[in-house]
Amino acid sequence: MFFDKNAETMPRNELEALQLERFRTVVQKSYENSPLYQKKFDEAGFKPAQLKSLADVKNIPFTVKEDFRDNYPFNMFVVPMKRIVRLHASSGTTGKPTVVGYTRQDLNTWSDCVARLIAAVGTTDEDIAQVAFGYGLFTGALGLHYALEKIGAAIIPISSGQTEKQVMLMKDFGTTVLISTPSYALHIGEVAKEMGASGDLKLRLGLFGSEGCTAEMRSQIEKSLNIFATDNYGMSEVMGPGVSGECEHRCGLHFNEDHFYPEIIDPLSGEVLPEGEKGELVITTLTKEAQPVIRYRTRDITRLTYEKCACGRTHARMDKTTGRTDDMLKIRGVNVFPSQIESVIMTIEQVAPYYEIVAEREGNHDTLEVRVELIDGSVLDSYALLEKLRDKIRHELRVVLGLDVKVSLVEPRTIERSLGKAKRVFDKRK
Ligand code: DLL
Repeated sequence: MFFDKNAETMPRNELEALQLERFRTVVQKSYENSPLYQKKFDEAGFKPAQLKSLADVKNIPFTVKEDFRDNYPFNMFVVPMKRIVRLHASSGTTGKPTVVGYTRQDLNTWSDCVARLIAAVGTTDEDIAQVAFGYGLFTGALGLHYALEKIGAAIIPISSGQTEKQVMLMKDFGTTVLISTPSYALHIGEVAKEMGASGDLKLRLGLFGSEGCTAEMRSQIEKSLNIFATDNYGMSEVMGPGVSGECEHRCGLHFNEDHFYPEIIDPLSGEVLPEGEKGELVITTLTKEAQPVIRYRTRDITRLTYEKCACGRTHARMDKTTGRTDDMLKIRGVNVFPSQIESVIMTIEQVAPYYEIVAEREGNHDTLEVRVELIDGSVLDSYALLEKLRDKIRHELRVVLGLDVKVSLVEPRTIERSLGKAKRVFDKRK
């Protein structure tokens, strides 16, 4: 299903011409109206007039998270405050949050962008949609909310938390679409089962995003809630949700490429990589009025393909991210991504899909512990069974990571459940 078929299936030569025109406008306006971009461009010796083709984009300097921090709260805005109609902020764990402002037109573009993604997986005006993202400064809930409204779905703006009530309303209201993080969806499935309500739910579709989720974890969520789970991606700095999302074929996340220009770079050299190579995603907002962001280094690792999808969309597709450059743990010289550990744990039958990863330093030696929750706590009473299971997980992790890790099996229900983005990695060396 399409929300804006002409835009979503535009021939690539037309799309690229549009991108260039929009890119030139954004660069010119930012140079004229933002001291930050003026300084950046001048220091790099780049003049807006030098952007003659998309091949010249690589000469424009990057924007990074620190630029948002350094310009807190409003110095990244390029329009007067009276044109700003909404403020959001990211949930950074330390220091000041990153602030995002929207004009009225930005809000309209935003809900269009999200509406495209949720229509692409079959959300319609017949749906009853339960928004279990936290409402507030976080962009997830309101981002999805206004798009669902545009499509005409009936929205239940319950926010995150009160999980038993979530299940009760799902059952009583006949919710068909669940909107949440994948980790919260997993917990909702667990609570529904405990309440004996799993069989009474009418859910058919999950619109999940805001955090990574392996294919293995996704199958567990689908099984527990009896849904088709889809993934959409975005970040506050460039808008919120609405940057890219899967269609019903689930073969990569379609970029809204007429609004966001994606590139993949080598995170170390900053060089642009050819199509298909994995690296750090860089995004330029092509239409954002309040706060254009030029060549933003997202730190998310993925790759792009420009091949037309079976659904007819022509816009670039990105792979599900394998992690963030700043998520990667370096343990005794080996690079470890939490998603590698998740994919191993999800294939072990005797353990639940709840885990924690703890990195520590003992003397000069880095250690990695993976704490996994048992499905059946009685295993803890049998030393032989416990050792066998621990050995199996240790062995499979060694095969995937090339590293020896400590595996701890813990009682059912002892690992904290997540209501939003799950925190599973604890790097105590920092
Ligand atoms: O998480 C925006 C969003 C809300 C996207 C709801 C989708 C649905 P932030 O809080 O600024 O914004 O976090 C952005 O979250 O750089 C990624 O590392 C991660 N992320 C977002 N979506 C996905 C996804 C929102 N689908 C950061 N898969 C990004 C993996 C994701 N990681």
